[in-house]
Amino acid sequence: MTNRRRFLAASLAAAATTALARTSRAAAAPGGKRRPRVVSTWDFGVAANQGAWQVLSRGGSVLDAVEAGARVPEADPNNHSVGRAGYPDRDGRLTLDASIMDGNGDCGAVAAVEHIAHPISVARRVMEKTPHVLLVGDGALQFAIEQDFPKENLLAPESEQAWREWLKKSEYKPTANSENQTYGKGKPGDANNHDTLGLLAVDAQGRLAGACTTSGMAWKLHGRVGDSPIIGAGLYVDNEVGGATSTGVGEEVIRTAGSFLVVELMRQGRSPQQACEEAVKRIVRKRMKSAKDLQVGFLALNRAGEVGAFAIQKGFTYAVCDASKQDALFDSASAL
Ligand code: SD4
Repeated sequence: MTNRRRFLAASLAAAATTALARTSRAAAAPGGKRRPRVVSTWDFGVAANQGAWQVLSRGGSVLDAVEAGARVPEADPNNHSVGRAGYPDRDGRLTLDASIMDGNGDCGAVAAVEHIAHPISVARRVMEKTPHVLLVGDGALQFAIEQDFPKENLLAPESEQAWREWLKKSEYKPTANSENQTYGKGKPGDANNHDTLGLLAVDAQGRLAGACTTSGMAWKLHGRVGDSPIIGAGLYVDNEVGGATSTGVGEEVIRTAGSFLVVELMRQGRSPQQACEEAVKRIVRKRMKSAKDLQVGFLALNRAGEVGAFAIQKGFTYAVCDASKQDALFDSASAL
């Protein structure tokens, strides 16, 4: 299995041969306010940010930018946690979740949709072409086909092989998801292989949008939906304040309305960093006994362009892109 660091190298090499050499990893959060700015979860957020930045830096809207950014990992055949090469559920079916939101409150989402390579774009159509916010399963697929999205078999041979490997023991433990466990030492069949692309963008005028896309937990029950397509859980954006997105064990994020909580904490005066820390600590307090086995990470961006990130476990990384640097990658601070 391609691990996260190798994936980063591969995707950046495809995007620009010299990009890897420039990529930096810093322990501290990026200083200061800067607009426009794009931020994303995980190492693969670097390439996603660059996709969004191409749109934003040429005068495109924040909504177009976040959609373009989210499509980058969705299309990546080496990414087993987002889009077409994602790991399937326990029945071997690849089901995808995605949401998109802009800062004036418009939003759309799809959950447990099969056979559609770019769920983020279907989520945007739900937002723009229907009176609804969320379509699921067969209904989401039917809508996507009506909207001329191609129906494809998305299960990559490598993902199918990993699933067959997992089937030998069929153990499902939706627990820790630190980078070390998931990617550094991971191997095909590991139960912990899951990560979501959450991306937030702010333009020069302080307008925001966000996108979130994932194949969810590998080997999940068929029909399981995580936080990513749930507005207020995996994603929330408000032009008055800022935006937030999450990664990790989605059930914990849904239980605490995590991204909404982060935005509301910012509204009450907390910085993006303080807001992410409080949201994570609330989960840790509620899950005293099991927190050591759980991973949840929040990433926030306020309308001034300030960034915050915090996770339960070490290993959560996030990418920041603005006019001064398009490939910065940071290690988030953590509670444990
Ligand atoms: C989910 N939050 O489906 C997603 C998965 C994820 O790191 O982000 N894992 O629960």
